[in-house]
Amino acid sequence: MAEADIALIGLAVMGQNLILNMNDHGFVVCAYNRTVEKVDSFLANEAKGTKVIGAKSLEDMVAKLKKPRRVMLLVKAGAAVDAFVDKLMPLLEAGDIIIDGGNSQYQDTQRRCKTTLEKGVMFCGCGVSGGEDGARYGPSLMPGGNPDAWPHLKPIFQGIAAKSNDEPCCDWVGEDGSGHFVKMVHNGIEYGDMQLICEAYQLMHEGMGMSCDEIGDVFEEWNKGELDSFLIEISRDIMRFKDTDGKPLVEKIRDAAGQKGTGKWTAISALDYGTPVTLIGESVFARCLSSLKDERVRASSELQGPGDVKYTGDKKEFIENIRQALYASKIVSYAQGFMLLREAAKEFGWKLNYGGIALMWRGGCIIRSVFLGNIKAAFEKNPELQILLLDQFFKDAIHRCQVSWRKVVAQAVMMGIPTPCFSTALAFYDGYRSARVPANLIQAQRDYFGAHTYELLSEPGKHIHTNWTGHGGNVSSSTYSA
Ligand code: 2AM
Repeated sequence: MAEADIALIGLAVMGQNLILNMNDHGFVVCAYNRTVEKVDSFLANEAKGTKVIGAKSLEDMVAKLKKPRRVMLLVKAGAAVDAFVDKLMPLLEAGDIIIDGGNSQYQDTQRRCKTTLEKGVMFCGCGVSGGEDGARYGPSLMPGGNPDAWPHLKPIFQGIAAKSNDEPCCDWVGEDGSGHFVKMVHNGIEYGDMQLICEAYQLMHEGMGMSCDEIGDVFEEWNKGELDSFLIEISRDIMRFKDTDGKPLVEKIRDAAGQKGTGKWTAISALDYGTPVTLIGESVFARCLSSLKDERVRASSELQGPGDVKYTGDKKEFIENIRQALYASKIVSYAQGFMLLREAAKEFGWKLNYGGIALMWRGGCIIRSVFLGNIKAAFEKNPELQILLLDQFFKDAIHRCQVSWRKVVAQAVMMGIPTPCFSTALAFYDGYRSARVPANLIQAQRDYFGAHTYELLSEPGKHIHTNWTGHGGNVSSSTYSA
């Protein structure tokens, strides 16, 4: 009997929790998994006493679904998704919907949107964030793909999503692979936010000699104001967490960060589309540098720094400076992230709902924060906003913070404490607000050694080659660009 509202394939923790969340909101879910025994075990344990039903095969699962059939995949990204799509396609009919809720690369989603549409099946790539708890009690959901599928998904997805002031942290992102693209940028921004907090931690710990408990107290204060966010909150708890010997556990953790790749993909996309998403890039490289632990340990006894320079001024004042540096850097990071979204939208012809994206990130996900409410307001005021920095709210904020920000970066440099993300954010800010940058010299150099030509400020559009040395030819290079 066709009784299920939606099928969910993939019974790892995320999949199980999403099913239980859907069940809580009154939807009948049919569960399926490659290793079919997991279906029975799930029904007998975690899903005991719920309305969740199981399927013994994909055929069985499809037969149990109301039409149009909705099948959500929460399996490992890559080959597993293709394997299931291939098996599902002969069983589905035009108008049915496949949703991929895994961490797929957006290019794969673009491909799957096209191939499934040949048979009239609608494909959606949906970013899911918030970890296990989010999936269970309210994730941030970022669905994109075939827009005709959205009315059939909206009640379920907005029903189970996190809420921010009663508004669901889920809305239609846009066409094609845009849901997974937005999820990728979310993860990149998450890398940046984490690195910014790490830089603040190192400045207080090493630069000011503060204990983890003291830093925990600072994070607690910060979390009451404009930096109020999940990541500051958990960092406060981490600072205060003691190992069995009473010492802070965080101090004992090996300082080599792992990564699964979504931050790297964001940085790669930034390079692909020529968008200066420098802060996320630096945060990925900071993890790469951290993982060179053995090399760093060797170098630490060989390479000299500025000596034992510590901050000796007013402690309270410098902590406030760091807070402002973090806030200003964060504004730059989100401005860059939204620049990348805009560039991708241009590239692929997506019509993205930027305010909606900020709302999707406002709650439920790892980067959730009060700050995203301000971003939503900025795009609601002006959906065509060129860059977040030019919104009045953020412009005022950065103007207010910039003196502190400069002091922190300068002090960090003097102390020999690396602050790649604070620093790159400031460099971006100073570059972006420059009507003139030194790229005129780059153009001259390129023309000098490669006859690549340049334009004059007074005659844009006209390409000129100069014979810089008095020898060599006057022929310009128009046949290649490198
Ligand atoms: P399994 O329980 O049969 O291993 C997370 O790993 C989820 O992805 C699990 O539900 C897992 O199924 C599924 N999965 C991983 N690799 C897969 C593959 N190659 N084909 C199908 N499902 C896969």
